[in-house]
Amino acid sequence: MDAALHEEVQRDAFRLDVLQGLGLPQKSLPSRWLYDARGCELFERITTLPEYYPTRTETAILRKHAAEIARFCGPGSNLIEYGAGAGIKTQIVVGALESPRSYVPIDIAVGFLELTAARLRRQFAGLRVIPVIADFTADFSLPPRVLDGGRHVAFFPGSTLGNLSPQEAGLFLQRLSHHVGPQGAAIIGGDLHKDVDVLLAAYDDAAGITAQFNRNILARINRELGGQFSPCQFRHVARWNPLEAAVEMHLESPIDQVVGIGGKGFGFRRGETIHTESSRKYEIRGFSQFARRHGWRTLRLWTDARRRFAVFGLI
Ligand code: AVJ
Repeated sequence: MDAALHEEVQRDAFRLDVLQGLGLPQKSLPSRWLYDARGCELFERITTLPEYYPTRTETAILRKHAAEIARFCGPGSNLIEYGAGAGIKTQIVVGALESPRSYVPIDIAVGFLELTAARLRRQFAGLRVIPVIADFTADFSLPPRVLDGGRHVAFFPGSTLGNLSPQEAGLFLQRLSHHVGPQGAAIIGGDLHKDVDVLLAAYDDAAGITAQFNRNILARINRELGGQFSPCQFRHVARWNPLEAAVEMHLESPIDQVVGIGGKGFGFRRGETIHTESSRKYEIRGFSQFARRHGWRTLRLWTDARRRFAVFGLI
């Protein structure tokens, strides 16, 4: 699919999700729509905030255990990354691998994907970089040339698995297992249970960047779907949901209001929210059991001294 067509298909999917999600009793939008160019930029800023410990903690874990992680992957392996990140984690892992065969970043944001591919080619001269445009939350196959020769290792850092519903996460793990084949492996980051105050602060920072990130989805509806939201008429809320073991982000309407989107009106009562993202937090055993039910065995575990975050080596 070419890039222009891809954008168009994405916009139609976005419109469908918005019209459907805002019609639900608990208004809700799939979190993947938070990540347009502006959203990615804001998320990058979140990762540097003092309250947002996950990125910093996971990066330190990868750095500290890079040699072991490389041994876990084995020589001549192919690293398949689901979601092309800003690069530092990738750089640590690829840089530690023994004669890697290829790096395959998969992302839905075409521009971001090309930038990532170009940077990796620059950083690792001679590395085969094969970008794949795909929505990794949906079913898709890898192009055959990705799969010729060597061991395949799926890399899914950031606890992004925790943004998927349990059902989606289960299907995702099964898909990974198909992608990498019977000799394959996976390296997956998972954010762990901890003090609720620490968790909530990470999703409601003092500088208000997470609030901007959350409200950007309303600005995106305005930009791409002709919506009439006043983003400042919605309050950013981070909540701990103990039943789901997840931090949820919501956008709360402080007033009764009606917002038009492409000729349709959506009513908000005062205090009503749009649920925009869930970030599930894991227990090490719970994660391993979940992975096991979806085709994986935990072979290795790397974590920080405070056990804030875990990186799982699965086969
Ligand atoms: C995309 C999973 C890395 O859930 O922690 C950060 C996204 N949302 N602050 C997370 C996010 C609000 C983040 N990950």
